[in-house]
Amino acid sequence: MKRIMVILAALGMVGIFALAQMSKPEVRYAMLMGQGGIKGTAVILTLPSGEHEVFVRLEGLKPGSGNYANHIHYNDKGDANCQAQNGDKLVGLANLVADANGNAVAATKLPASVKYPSGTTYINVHSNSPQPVGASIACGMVEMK
Ligand SMILES: [Cu+2]
Repeated sequence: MKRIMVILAALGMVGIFALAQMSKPEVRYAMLMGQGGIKGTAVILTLPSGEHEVFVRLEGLKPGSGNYANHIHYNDKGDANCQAQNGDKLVGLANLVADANGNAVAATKLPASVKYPSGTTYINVHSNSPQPVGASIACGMVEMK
């Protein structure tokens, strides 16, 4: 009887581990590099539900300098990259807002209806002047963990 209980307990553990395995998020990340000390990181979690959670952190901005648009960029060819700035399609992310120290953090939740783009992707942070969504001031290729 005791032996059966041990076996059942062991099977239960295997089941729990299998579930934990299945419910792991997919993890992507990017190291964002810019000029003049602007740098940061991005982490993109794709949850088992298909929803995405995107966290972007940036430092080196001008303190209190406002909102910065940022996106995941990709293209139809699947060869989007920072250097070429050829990702003409994008997934919008929450604005980064420079605090008094020039740091910014933003979290974005994307619904499961947004499929993560195929091919290479990068995260671009855009300058906010003179136009609200200007040239790239920091960029990082997204890699799969
Ligand atoms: Cu962009």
